[in-house]
Amino acid sequence: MRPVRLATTPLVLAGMAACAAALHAAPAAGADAVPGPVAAWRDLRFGMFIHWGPVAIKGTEIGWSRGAQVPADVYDGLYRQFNPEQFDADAWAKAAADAGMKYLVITAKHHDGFCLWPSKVTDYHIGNSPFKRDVLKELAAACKRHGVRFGAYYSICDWHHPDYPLDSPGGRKQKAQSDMPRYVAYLKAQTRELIEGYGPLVTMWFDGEWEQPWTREMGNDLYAYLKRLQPDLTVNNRVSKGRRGMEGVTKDAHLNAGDYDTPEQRVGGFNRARPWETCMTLCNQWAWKPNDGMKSREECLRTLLRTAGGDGNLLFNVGPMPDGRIEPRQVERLREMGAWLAKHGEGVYGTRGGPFKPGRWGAATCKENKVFLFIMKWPEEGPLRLPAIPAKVLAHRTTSGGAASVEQTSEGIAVSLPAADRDPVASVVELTVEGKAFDIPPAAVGAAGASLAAQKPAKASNVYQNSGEFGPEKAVDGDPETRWATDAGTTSAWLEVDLGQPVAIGRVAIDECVDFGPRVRRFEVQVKEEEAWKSVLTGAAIGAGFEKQISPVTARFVRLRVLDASDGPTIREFGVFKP
Ligand code: FHN
Repeated sequence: MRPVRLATTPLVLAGMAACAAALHAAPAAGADAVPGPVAAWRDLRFGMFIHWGPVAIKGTEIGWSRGAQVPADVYDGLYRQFNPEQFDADAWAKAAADAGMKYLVITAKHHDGFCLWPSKVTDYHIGNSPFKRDVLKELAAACKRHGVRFGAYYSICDWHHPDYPLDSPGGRKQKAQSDMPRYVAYLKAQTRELIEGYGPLVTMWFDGEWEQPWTREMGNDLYAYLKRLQPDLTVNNRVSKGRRGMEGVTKDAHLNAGDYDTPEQRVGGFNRARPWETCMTLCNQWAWKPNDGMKSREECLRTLLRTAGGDGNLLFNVGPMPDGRIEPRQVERLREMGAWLAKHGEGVYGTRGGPFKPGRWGAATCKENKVFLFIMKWPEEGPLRLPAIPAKVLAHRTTSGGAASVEQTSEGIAVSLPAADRDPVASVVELTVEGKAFDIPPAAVGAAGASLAAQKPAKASNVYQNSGEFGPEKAVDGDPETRWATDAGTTSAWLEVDLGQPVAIGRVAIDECVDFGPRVRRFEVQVKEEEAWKSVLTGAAIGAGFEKQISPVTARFVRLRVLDASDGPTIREFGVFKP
């Protein structure tokens, strides 16, 4: 454990004392507002999602390919030939455990209505396939043996069931006859079977709630019904009608039941006020697909770290093959994740997100008096600069190899690590701080960090479709998930910020959104002096996480001027900092 070198000049100590006073004036933020079972679910952090059913025979998407790529009658007959003889529940549970996954959620019934357990209220189930065996019972038992909590996914929409009003393809057809009240009774009977037959479940993961036949009243009633059956059950927000699309956050949480939000195929935004879980595929399709693309080891692990850094869980999906095996290459990828987590999982499990918000730079988690930094992108030159915090850093250690140096001043925390010692996934530096790390006010980092431009008035030469969602203020809001964007085809544009008064500037940080590929080819940063713009920095590409020292200059107005771009430039954060 290396002591942190503190710059202890009187000015610095006074600055930190002022910060500390501010913190102590703030109400204690540590109190947890979530019920015990939800907090326990949140501590698990990393789970396996499984999408599986007779559709694996076709290699098309579960539910959605019914009545689309696969005629509905053919799709509905697949179970008659479904015989996954190589299904080995222990192999699945072990794959999850070896990946560092602490819970598992399987599609007990997806939108196609097929049940992976011998339900008493339908004959459309695994017991009537050549396989006959109760997949859920075997898997629940195997999970117990491997120390993995067991949960069930259940689709509210059921395009196969005659009483559910909508039909394939994709719920776009209305059945000639239906009986929603009778279907709701069926759904409650089945979810009861799942809890009483395979529980206690760590969670009921609902889906398919978005269609018109399902109402908020039905959802809230189902939530209460299930909690009576298993009081320590957690239930996601898709049980009711509060989910806002794939963003997954709950609108009107006081009106819509659900214990956690469910962003899908994206890492949710930093949010410690409400539990959330990103669900994401390891490959591209939820169900198995031959030769599907698969995420790299780095992408898989960084997704988990950014999710945990945002205070979320990651439910990571595999789609087993028709023979019952999880593809060996997917098992190997998961094993690689587990190997990395075996060394660095202390900063993932049982931690909370922050205090430094996730971004291109990486992510941070905290537990007791520890802050875990997962550093993924280092500045081109100089140390990684984290914003000032009111807590004293007492010590640090690098758990991913090498020896980091950490210097705390009133300006912030500078972290350095020799390039040769950096971990390609994330370099892990554990800080020991004075007091509870969770009580440190969350702060953005890098261009989204303590920039002099943060939250200042901004204007731009062009805004994508004049949409407020992509206005210039999004580049100075401190949130790396928002961005200023310009119209397609724009090859030059400027973003101007009014810093409010003349201030000394010594560093520039720009985070270009490169989700669509880097676009900026030439740019300059200018400051206004006596009504004339003067360049203080010129460059070619920007990319994600650009940072550069400049000769100190004092100015009130500063602007990023894109001189050439391959398409509409879009900037996540534009920051200027003291010398
Ligand atoms: O339509 C489903 C989809 O098939 C998959 O199950 C995902 C997983 O969260 N949920 C729905 C799409 O939002």
